[in-house]
Amino acid sequence: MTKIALITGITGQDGSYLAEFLLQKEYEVHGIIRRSSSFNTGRIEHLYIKKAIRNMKLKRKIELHYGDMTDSTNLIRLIREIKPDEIYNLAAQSHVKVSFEVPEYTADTDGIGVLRLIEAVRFLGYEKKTKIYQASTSELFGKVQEVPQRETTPFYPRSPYAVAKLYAYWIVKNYREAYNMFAVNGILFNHESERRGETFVTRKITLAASRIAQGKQEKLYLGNMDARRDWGHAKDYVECMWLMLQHKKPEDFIIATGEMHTVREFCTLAFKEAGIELRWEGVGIEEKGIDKNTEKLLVEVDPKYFRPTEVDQLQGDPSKAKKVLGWNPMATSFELLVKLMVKSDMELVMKENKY
Ligand code: NDP
Ligand code: GDR
Repeated sequence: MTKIALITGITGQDGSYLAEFLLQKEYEVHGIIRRSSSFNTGRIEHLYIKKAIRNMKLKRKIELHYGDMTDSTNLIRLIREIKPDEIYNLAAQSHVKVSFEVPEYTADTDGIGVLRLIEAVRFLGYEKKTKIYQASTSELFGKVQEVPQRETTPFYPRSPYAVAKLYAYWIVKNYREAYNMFAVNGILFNHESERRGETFVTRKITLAASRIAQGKQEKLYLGNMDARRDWGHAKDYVECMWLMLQHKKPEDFIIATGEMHTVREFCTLAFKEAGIELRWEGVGIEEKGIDKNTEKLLVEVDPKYFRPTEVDQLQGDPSKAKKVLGWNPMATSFELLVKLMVKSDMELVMKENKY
């Protein structure tokens, strides 16, 4: 029997990889998209092109529906029509810094939105039919109490985003216990890719390094260079979302590589991949990244990118996912991740040069 999946946030980084993954597994895939005044389906566009569909040997297409996490009647109607076996809730205002600017909207979408979704499933009487995956986050750990962070590490959120996601985490756990639903939290650490949004630090760096290397940008301005993150590749992580819903019992899992690097390290490596050797001078807001060959100043700190409360270091322990789900946390190494992102951005910027 063909399985039916509903993906919220299908136009985002993870949504696009997950849609591909599920189509390859011959799922019928439905996605919720938001009405936008400009084009917002670029990441899933290839799933409509006949040649790409043939190359990927896809038998099915995705079906898109307008909707929003802030609209409960829309969610109820869509779930009633689609009758999904699996819901992957990836929709969110996902930018931590932006959540300080739009805290109420972030709480509504990322927190109460999850309640709307899970309650819609319960209200329709699909508790036994529909499994739910919730996109939880390492940001829940915030002000770190233990390194590395495990499923048992206490939470200490440090942004309106993380606080909203904390509510979502607990409402999922509560519905699982109260109504015996198959609803799980994937506590995913940072995962990046060639499709990562351009305002997240990794993509901002790989795009800037590519533009600087091709003479299209003068300088890169960054915030906290000392922040440390556990960065994996999004393509590897969406597989784990699926594995969690195939597991015999509903459980929460940490998904991470287990390695941690600073923003500075990411930057050094990305510029190196783009053909530029950086040397660092100064500390804090005085820190500068200088081209070793030309002595040109290429990277500077701008305090406007600092956050009112920062998460200094995140490093996950993926042993449970490895042992129980058989997932490979190091399928893409840190070095390969940076290489893939820079390669893709170098090509993208090359095309920009034409216009
Ligand atoms: P993106 O920001 O790339 O994508 C977010 C998606 O949510 C987009 O499709 C966006 O639509 C959609 N969306 C935003 N607000 C709403 C709303 N009100 N109603 C419906 N849809 C909405 O995020 P990622 O793909 O990187 O992340 C996926 C999920 O995983 C998010 O929930 C994120 O918080 C979480 N997460 C991500 C991690 C990461 O490192 N990437 C780590 C841990 C958790 P549109 O395209 O129209 O803007
Ligand atoms: P994060 O990702 O906040 O971890 O949230 P982001 O890439 O935005 O920041 C990572 C770290 O880099 C520092 N930083 C900068 N960040 C941005 N965006 N821009 C800069 O110029 C810059 N300079 C330094 C930040 O201060 C931070 O410490 C991501 C999102 O995908 C969330 O949705 C997800 O839940 C978490 O990862 C896990």
